[in-house]
Amino acid sequence: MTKSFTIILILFVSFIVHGQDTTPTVHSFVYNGRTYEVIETAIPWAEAAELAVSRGGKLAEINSQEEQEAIYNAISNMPLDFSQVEWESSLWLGANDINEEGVWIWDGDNDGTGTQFFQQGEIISTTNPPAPGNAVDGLYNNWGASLDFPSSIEPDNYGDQDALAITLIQWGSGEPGQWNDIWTFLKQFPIIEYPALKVPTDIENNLKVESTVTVYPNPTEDYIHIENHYTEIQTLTIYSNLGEIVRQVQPKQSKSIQVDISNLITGNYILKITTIDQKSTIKKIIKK
Ligand SMILES: [Ca+2]
Ligand SMILES: [Ca+2]
Ligand SMILES: [Ca+2]
Repeated sequence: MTKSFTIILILFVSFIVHGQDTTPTVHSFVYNGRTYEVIETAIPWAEAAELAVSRGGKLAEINSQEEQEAIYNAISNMPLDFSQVEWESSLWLGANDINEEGVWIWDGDNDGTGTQFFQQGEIISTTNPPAPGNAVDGLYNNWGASLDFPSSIEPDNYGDQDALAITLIQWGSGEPGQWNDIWTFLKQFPIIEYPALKVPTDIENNLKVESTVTVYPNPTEDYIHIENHYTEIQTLTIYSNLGEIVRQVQPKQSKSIQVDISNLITGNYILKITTIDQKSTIKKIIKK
């Protein structure tokens, strides 16, 4: 057996998706050179797949023990608030047996087609768990199988369950991190995977503006000059180290501003420059 060494890099980034009143938190991490996200919005399985596709990805499809462990480690360390989800501490993955009962396919984009990875066992009666199922073509699976009740295993199609979730706590039929088939209409958080590294839109926008903004002198005692070479500045906000707004300026659409900060106490401040096209740049400034 050949052993392949995979470099696993996991890092967390959390940011807010800008919207109207609903601003779900997006938690992202990287495994094996690709970005994954958990979006803290509780929605049914099909909506979760639609959201994933609209963001350029699909609901996560787990194809190996390494990927399983990376995802489980990442999501179990996220500060997720599960109070709004309907099936406790469970998140959507990209598989279902909607087309044909017991035929489990990876279909994270919900286009109705995908590779079958598991054949569910025969269901003898609605009050008994099904017979053990089988992996198809040796493909990876991690269905719930409780140590306390080894005869009770997932997928059990309990009351017609057709969508795949990963559960972070122990339940009647499984251990934390194992998989469960649950009802498609339940509202859970999606886990999205992308085909490559994904720069969050907000950061991407910031990077585009970043190179065009000049702030000087820095450190400064009295005045700070901000110049944006291409786009006019709409709002300039100065935050203290504690995140409090200490100054806000709305120039009449100028590319160049001078702000008097002589009355601010000595220390580090954060400068946020928002241009008229709603892109923001963050700069650290030092008041002498
Ligand atoms: Ca598909
Ligand atoms: Ca089912
Ligand atoms: Ca189940």
